[in-house]
Amino acid sequence: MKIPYLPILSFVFIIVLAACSSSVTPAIEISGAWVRAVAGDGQPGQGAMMTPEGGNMSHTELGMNSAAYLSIKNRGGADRLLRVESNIAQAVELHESMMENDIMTMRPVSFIEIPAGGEVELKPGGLHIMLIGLNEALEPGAKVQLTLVFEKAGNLTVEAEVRAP
Ligand SMILES: [Cu+2]
Repeated sequence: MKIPYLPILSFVFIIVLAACSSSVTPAIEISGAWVRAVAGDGQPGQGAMMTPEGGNMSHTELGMNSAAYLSIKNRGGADRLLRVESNIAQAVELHESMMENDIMTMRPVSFIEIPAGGEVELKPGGLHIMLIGLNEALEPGAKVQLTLVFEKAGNLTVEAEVRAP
């Protein structure tokens, strides 16, 4: 009786390939995620009025707002952050802060470009994740889950710590 070596070998080869592709270092790496603290009385956390993101300077009709910040490192090809999902707020938007006639303003952006091999930092006074209409107060030390949706890398969920800036 002949032993079918070849089919067995190719089968093993396919399994090895599958194992390799699933252990590849992810192209996108998120670090330093944090969310601006907001007290339960609707007042922004200490220091939040320094930039408009945590204050109530817009979207007041929707109640308490906050903002999330993080760094996105990209080891792969160009990608785009399309949106962010979180159950902490009624709506999550990608925003950009800028100076306009000496006043800090912000506007929604439809996506954030993540260049190939580059790094994008979301920080106070720049790009940020706007949390509109918080479902609960954000006490310092608490953790918030954010799911970042990328055009190519797909969904990445990170845990962000609530901080009083
Ligand atoms: Cu904003």
